[in-house]
Amino acid sequence: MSDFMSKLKALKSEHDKLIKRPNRPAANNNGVYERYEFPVLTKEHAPIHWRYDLNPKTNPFLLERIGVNATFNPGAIELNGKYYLMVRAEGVDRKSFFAVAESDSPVDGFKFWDYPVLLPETENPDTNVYDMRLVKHADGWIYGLFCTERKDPLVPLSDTSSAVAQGGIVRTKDLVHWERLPDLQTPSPQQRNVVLHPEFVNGKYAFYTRPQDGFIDAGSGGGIGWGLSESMNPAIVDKEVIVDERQYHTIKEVKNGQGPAPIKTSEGWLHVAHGVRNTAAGLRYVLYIFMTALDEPNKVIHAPGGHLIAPEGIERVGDVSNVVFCNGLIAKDNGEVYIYYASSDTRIHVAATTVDKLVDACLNTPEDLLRSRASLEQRTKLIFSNLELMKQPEYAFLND
Ligand code: M1P
Repeated sequence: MSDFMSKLKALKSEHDKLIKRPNRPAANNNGVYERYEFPVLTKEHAPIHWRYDLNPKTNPFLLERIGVNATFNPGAIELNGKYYLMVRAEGVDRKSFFAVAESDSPVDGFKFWDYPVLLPETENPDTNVYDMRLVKHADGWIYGLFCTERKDPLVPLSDTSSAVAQGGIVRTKDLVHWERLPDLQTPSPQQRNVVLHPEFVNGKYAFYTRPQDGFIDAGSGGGIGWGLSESMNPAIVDKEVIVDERQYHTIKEVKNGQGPAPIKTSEGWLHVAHGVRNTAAGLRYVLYIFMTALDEPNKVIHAPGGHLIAPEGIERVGDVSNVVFCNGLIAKDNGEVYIYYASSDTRIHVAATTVDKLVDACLNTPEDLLRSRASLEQRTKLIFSNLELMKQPEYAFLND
């Protein structure tokens, strides 16, 4: 066998090993969810034929030609018993693109399809596309809502960074054939983290938005917004109201954004979102939950304080460190929930839980009372009632 072919064989065997590696729950869990030990997707999971030229005549040294820098922020959907992630893959040229990875299991075995998704463009081509939320809507379509970014035409020539972010929309029935619709129109100059509510509200399409003044700063954009549109083609939100506002000295002090579409539960719509605060080390992104009313999905009825998932261990380090971000989860009919979250804009993890546990956490975690003293009073109440319980014989082992 030629040197070229032996190298290729070795590459393939390492790649197969990675894709087939079984995952398992990590040792430390808090009861609300189980983190899994290994990332479900990394840049190394990208197929060899996306990255290498496999022709020995044009690539005699078998060098990687078009590298993949990261795989993160996936949308997620279960279809016909299979699990699909709509991954944000990023080339080494910084351009993101979408690619479907499929598995028979929710926690491991994800394998990319042969081709990434060649997303149709509008007449104003996207410079970059990312963070697709997949939503099975009551109208029968699967919608993909994503961020489309184009250079800001209004800034001086010397500014080569400023962009305009907007809500891009595609739809499909099979994840293979995609129809591009016009971008969402809203009163806000910039939009990111736009999500479609899965049901009609007052006969209209309903959107979670994230109005913002600048590309990075939310500015006067107050938090997770909400608006209705008569149609998806084109989708036009005339009036945006704030559903979940950012707030001083909380995990969402600087900005926040809706994660995937909310889960419908008997108690209300259960939302997973991200909150961002500033630190001396830069922005810190965590995930949190809240619940809105079944008949008014824009009205918050439970808002537990603090985060659900914060970056830990290896999750804390990557291209944009100290970030966990989620725009995809799968809530199965049997009540299991798989939260796919990316860490530090680099790799994808899964945490497993159930609707019952998330609802319990949403209803019974105390809210953020916004002051140290009030927060400590909540904890003191818990400590007191536990110490009372611990006087009973069946708790004696706790006092050893
Ligand atoms: O880099 C962290 C995240 O930053 C953005 O999120 P937000 O709009 O809330 O600031 C997004 O670009 C996201 O993709 C990224 O993970």
